[in-house]
Amino acid sequence: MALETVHDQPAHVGLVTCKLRGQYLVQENERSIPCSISNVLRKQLVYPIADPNSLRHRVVEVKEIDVVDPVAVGDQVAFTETGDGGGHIVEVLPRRNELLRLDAGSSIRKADAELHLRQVMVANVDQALPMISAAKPAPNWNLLDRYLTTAEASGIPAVICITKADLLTDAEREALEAQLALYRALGYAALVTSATGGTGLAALRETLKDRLSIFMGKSGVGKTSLLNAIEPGLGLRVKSVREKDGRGRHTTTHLEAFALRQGGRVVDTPGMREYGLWGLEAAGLAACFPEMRPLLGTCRFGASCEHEAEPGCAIKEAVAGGAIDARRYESYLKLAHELG
Ligand SMILES: Nc1nc2c(ncn2[C@@H]2O[C@H](COP(=O)(O)OP(=O)(O)OP(=O)(O)O)[C@@H](O)[C@H]2O)c(=O)[nH]1
Ligand SMILES: [Mg+2]
Ligand SMILES: [Zn+2]
Repeated sequence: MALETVHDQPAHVGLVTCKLRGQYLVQENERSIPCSISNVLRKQLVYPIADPNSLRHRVVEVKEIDVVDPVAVGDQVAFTETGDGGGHIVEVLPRRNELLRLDAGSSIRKADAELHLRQVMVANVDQALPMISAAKPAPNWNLLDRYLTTAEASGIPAVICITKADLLTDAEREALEAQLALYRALGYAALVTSATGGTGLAALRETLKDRLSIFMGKSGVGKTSLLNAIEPGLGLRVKSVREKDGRGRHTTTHLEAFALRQGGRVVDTPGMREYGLWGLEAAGLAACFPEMRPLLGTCRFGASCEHEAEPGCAIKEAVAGGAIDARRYESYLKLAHELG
């Protein structure tokens, strides 16, 4: 497909590293170019999203275009230069994966999900790092399961990151290790870190090197402290952006993939809870649990089994027999009810 050109200039290709109110920073080699979206791209990417039978298909208002953002942090894009130091994004190159989110400010219903499904927050993510604290408060394993499910649903590998390990008592450490053993057996890598004590920081650095990573975790879990610990000053940059914008709007108007000096980038995303499972259907939930995957289709009611009240459910049998962890199954039910 021919790329749109401005004054017959060939398009450049770069990485979207920052998004702020419909403006993007696109990095090409050592340059960072502020770009807007070309009108051609806007139309191409917005129209096919709406239901073809709806009025929206023909009448897409500008304010809606802002909601259905066609360009995400992490995108590889083609852009043309406008001659004043800026650029126009004319094409989004195919994505490997996408992390979706729900517009935190709107109270949309599920029926409207189609429009919002396409709200891509970050694209081409190499790995997600769901973070939960080791203690004070005690680890919230159900929340971890929610994050892991989100990553699974998006086809993004997850590396579990426990923070604040310095707060653990010996008994708590044992319980934590037992839980982590469960997750490691499921195939997830897990890091135990402390920003203040220095535990696990070398392993975290190694994990982040040369990859685009996304930090998932509630406010206060210690994301910024960890960034500061692995690269002094980086956490401060994250923080100053947040303060300028106001917390509630951080993810809606400003998103940035912060560059690490060692190579690699990190996207810090507060408030993961509200968008976590958006776009996932209850029927697809079990497939996001690695321990349930091999059993899918083997229940008496086959693919229609919801693995809750049905007789002859292979998953419930595996839980009863201890092959599937009961607490993980509890997480599954919690999420299923939410989606159902
Ligand atoms: N004991 C201990 N406290 C920590 C550690 N890391 C962070 N904290 C404390 O936890 C609180 C929150 O840390 P932040 O790094 O700001 O947490 P955050 O996840 O970035 O929070 P938001 O930016 O609000 O999403 C601060 O009071 C930190 O001092 C740690 O490794 N050990
Ligand atoms: Mg922070
Ligand atoms: Zn079943």
